[in-house]
Amino acid sequence: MSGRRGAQEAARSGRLVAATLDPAEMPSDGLPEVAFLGRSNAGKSSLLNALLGAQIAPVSSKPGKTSVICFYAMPGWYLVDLPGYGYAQISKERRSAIGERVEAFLTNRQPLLGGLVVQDCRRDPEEEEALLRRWAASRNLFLAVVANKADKLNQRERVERKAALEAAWKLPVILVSARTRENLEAVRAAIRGLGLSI
Ligand SMILES: Nc1nc2c(ncn2[C@@H]2O[C@H](COP(=O)(O)OP(=O)(O)OP(=O)(O)O)[C@@H](O)[C@H]2O)c(=O)[nH]1
Ligand SMILES: [Mg+2]
Repeated sequence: MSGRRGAQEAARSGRLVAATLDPAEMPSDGLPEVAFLGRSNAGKSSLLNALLGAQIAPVSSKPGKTSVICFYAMPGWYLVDLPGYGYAQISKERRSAIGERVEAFLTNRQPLLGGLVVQDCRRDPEEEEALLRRWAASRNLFLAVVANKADKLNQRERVERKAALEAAWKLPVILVSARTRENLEAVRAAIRGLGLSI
């Protein structure tokens, strides 16, 4: 284990090690995983790039950019970028095929420690977010809420939206901007709280 961990640590942070919907192609070394979850276009891939300080994950203004489960190597763990939900413009068949695989991943994936729900700070949590909460609770997984695109709000709105989102989630909400990189240290701290390095 320590040898494998050492090799992981030596690997460049953010290296894409798998991009797939097929469980057989996912990493099998058992290293812990933290997933980025959330509605399409919330900025999951942008946040991942901002945290890594590099343009590694593809980003698009068109929702539905990430269509496979992407595993990025971190020191001794994997950061997992998931396809977003709530995207209506791809075919219904394709959408449900992706959705089923993501759901199976969330239900069955053993190395998963938990997730960061990324949402647009201007939206309120909806049914999908409630489902994510129930999923995390049922598997006893960690869940943190990251409200992205804070750059779209003025100072007063920031205070209001953070309070409103915390009231809705009944969880602490980390207000960030992947664009301006504000408050990313709080996201890193949440990840470090799981005993992972970033
Ligand atoms: N203003 C602003 N725009 C952002 C921010 N983060 C992401 N965006 C924009 O939001 C759009 C979607 O970003 P992505 O990172 O591709 O979103 P995603 O959640 O990965 O989307 P899917 O892959 O479809 O699930 C892009 O146009 C980004 O430039 C932010 O902090 N502020
Ligand atoms: Mg994405």
